Amino acid sequence: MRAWQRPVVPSIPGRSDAPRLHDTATGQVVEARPTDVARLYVCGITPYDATHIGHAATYLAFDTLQRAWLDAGYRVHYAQNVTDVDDPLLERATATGVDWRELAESQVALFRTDMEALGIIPPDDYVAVTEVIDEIAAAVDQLWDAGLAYRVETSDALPGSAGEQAADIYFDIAGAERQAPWKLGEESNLDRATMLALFAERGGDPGRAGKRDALDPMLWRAARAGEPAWPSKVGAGRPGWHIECSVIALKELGTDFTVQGGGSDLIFPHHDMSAGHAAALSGHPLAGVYSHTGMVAYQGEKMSKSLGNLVLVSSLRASGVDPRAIRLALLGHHYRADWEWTDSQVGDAERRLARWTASFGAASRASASPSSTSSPAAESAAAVVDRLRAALTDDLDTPRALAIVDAAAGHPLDDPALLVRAIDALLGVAL
Ligand code: 5CA
Ligand code: ZN
Repeated sequence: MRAWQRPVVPSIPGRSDAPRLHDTATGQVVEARPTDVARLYVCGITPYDATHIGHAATYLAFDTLQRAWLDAGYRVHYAQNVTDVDDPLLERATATGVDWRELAESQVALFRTDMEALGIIPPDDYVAVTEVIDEIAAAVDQLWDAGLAYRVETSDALPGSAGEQAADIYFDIAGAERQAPWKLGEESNLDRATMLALFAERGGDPGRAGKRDALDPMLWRAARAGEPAWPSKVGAGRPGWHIECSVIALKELGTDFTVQGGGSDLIFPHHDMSAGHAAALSGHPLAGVYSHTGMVAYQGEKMSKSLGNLVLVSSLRASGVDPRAIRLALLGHHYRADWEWTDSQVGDAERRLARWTASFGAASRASASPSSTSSPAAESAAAVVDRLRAALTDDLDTPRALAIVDAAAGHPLDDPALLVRAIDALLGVAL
């Protein structure tokens, strides 16, 4: 599906090192060094109540990673899904009396507009689940043939059938652990009690009768009356959550890609299970690094669609906030930190933007004229750029990057135009 307009990312002289990034699986900060092209998958939105500040913070973190890769001379291949058929979306559509397809379409349109306004680099492959139903069904069938999937009967008859009993299809974790290069928990590193609690909280069904292991996730949900369903060899139904990301990632990026990303709410079960499905399908690990952003809270709780404590990017924009200020407000927090949005952060970011514009934007335009000479006491802009690069390649330390630019704003620079280009290229803020 169509993504959104790509921002112009200027190139700047010199080159940074490959970025170092925290890996959830090993708990270490590791070099995210691509073998050839940097291949990145980031879990996309479930399109309702988009785009809140938490979503924006997550996509901005992976935008920053891409800018660091581009500055290090790598090409980037970026894929992202849209969960346009799933329980919470269908529930919202039913509750509001809107067709689920219309709800998804309108929310994806809003998300695109917000991403574009924020200058977020779009994915090369932007793939909705409904576009790859056949591939997902084929993957479930492949797992079935490999003996890694099983049926759990439901109490309902299959809609449209002559009383045939519907059965959901589950992934056999223990079987996959025996066959595939994968172990449950190797990405999340959680103990079983924590897994069980998070599984129940995040769409899983640990108590369902008939499952081989309480943690086995659903691969394919049998058709139910009033729910969308597609025909498949394993019976009419629709994809489970984790398999969608495994299939889209494998299709677009192949195995062993550089970074799998998303918010920390996806560490378990989503990323453990997606990695398990993918390893069972391909015989290879899904990704080299598993990178997770912290959760943005508002009014004391995680900003979330289900709680409704949302600050929407579109509302901020409608109230006249410059999207560059939204970007700076988000970049003021380290991507791995959990933090709380407060309304005053916009004002602080607007003042920072004004200070930077007055210090470098104006100076860079003046220095473009050949008559201007820099003062002998001027600081080297190239040295400031070096410091910026060092901050960003050190696990995307954007608060440090902002402090470096703040400090430079106090002095004359020998080449303000260079810093202006670097701020645009690395931080995505055009002054
Ligand atoms: N469609 C699935 C992923 S396959 C999903 O989680 N969708 S979502 O709309 O709920 O979230 C989209 C992205 O934003 C995910 O990466 C999620 O981890 C992240 N996210 C959601 N809420 C927050 C928050 N409060 N703070 C930071 N990131 C968040
Ligand atoms: Zn996902």
